[in-house]
Amino acid sequence: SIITKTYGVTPPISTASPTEAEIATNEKLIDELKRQGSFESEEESQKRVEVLNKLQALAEEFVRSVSLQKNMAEVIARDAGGKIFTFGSYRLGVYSPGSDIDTLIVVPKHVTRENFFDVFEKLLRKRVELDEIACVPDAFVPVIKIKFSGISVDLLCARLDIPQVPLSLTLDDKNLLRNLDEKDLRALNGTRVTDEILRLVPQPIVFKHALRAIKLWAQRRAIYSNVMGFPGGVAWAMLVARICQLYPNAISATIISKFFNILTKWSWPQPVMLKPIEDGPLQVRVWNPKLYPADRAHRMPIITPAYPSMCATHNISASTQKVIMSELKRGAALMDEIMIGKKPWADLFTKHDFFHRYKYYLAVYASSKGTAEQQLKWSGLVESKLRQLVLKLEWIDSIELAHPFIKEFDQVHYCADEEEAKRVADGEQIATASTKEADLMKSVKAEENKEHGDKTAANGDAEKKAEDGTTTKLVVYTTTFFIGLEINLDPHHKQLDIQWPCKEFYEMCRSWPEYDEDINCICVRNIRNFNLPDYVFGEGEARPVRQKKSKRKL
Ligand code: 3AT
Ligand code: MN
Ligand code: MN
Repeated sequence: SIITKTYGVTPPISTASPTEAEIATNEKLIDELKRQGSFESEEESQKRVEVLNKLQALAEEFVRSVSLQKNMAEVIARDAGGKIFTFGSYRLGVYSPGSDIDTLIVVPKHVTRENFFDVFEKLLRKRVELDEIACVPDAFVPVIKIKFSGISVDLLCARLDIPQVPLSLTLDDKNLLRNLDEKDLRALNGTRVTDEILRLVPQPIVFKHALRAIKLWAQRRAIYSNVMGFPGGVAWAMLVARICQLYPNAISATIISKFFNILTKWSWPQPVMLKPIEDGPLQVRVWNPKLYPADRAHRMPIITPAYPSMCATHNISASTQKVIMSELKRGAALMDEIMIGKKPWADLFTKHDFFHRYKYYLAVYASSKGTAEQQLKWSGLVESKLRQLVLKLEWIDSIELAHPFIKEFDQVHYCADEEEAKRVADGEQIATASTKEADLMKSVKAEENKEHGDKTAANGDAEKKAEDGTTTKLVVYTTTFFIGLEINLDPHHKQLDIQWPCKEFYEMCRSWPEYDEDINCICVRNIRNFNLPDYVFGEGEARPVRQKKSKRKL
């Protein structure tokens, strides 16, 4: 039956049902998504369901045991409940083989976050299914990260101001947010937003397949990363959801085609929203450009539907907006041909050309002469400040575009002496040093095991035997970020001067409370395209070469 209802803030653009041709193109899309490895096997998905069932049982055991500790009677302790919710790609139904499950444990008011990081953690550690565990109680959103039966799970905890959390509880009532602290509010937000998005789309299956395609496209084109100033998973989901609202009977292929068509023409900064912004019972800020100048500065606002509504894309800068818009235009042109069968879907998902696109790049080196765990924190801090460097670069007249790449590159260097270690930290490529791809998380795991008395060999100490086992060498971890520059030098001042943005950026990074100048190092260097390191290129990928020397002065 035809859907005619209005979803969202305007009536549908078209309520047309799919044509034969659209249905055929849609089948080709699903085939291509399968070929690209987007879908997980039925058994693997079944395993996720089992893991979630076990976590639900563990959550109930957790609440019951804390209740008993607090001298509640057995029946009351059992009725206190506890419930698992999911959010992220699993909840949206767009998860792939490697995806984690983002999970929220909701508990009644007598169970605290401290209990979560103590009692619940101990319950987890007792399970034979537990492969790995890392607790991060001090994070902006406190989390326990585990690997359980081979599946990565992020576990958040939120405590509501109610005595019981029954299995029938839903989180849509905004009055549930009363009397909660900031961390509980943040933990609840992910689930409340994804639940609301799913409620606001006319056909969830159509939405899910279209979103799979858009996520794959955005990842391949390197425009998927909230920290780096591009839309993240939730923002892309809301964009696709909005298109679904405008074409309530359309099939995924058509939604994708309309997605590019409409978003290339969108009059930014007009916001994209899935429903009118609501008011609510809390003393918190809700996105409002009329009231707040900071909200007025958002270039491509995409507003979350659950109270308190926020802008999911406040990180977008002038440069990343240009990059996103040019990718949307590319997508629109391709979709015109894909929809009439002139080009295959595979063309939409071609890898980005970031390392071929510019003549000049900046390489930002964050390094630690310490442990892998120290480097993980330091590189995370530097990553979170990188956007500020981009914003400052955009201020320089001769820089037309400062385009951050979404992924960093990790390496471990085993250096012969202090001198070499210093050069490595300063971003010099040392040909003689043995470098290899670093798996920072793995090293951190080893560190944790050491703390817990396991016999796993400790990894990541500053002084460590080199791979060949003969000499003791200095270990330096480096994480490198790249920014592509489009430069338009004014003929009178041929020098590009980026000292000021770099200086400010260094200061910002070094003002980190845990900064230690004997361990952490930050530095920015200019790199010509033909000097880019090999590791940024894929296997068999051609690399930029130096142009033949001409008589012209550069
Ligand atoms: P995957 O399929 O897991 O790769 P995803 O969309 O589920 O895709 P994540 O698991 O990284 O991505 O994130 C799920 C949600 O968790 C998205 C966002 O609402 C929240 N989130 C992720 N990282 C952070 C962070 N550093 N701080 C706050 N919230 C975060
Ligand atoms: Mn996830
Ligand atoms: Mn996650």
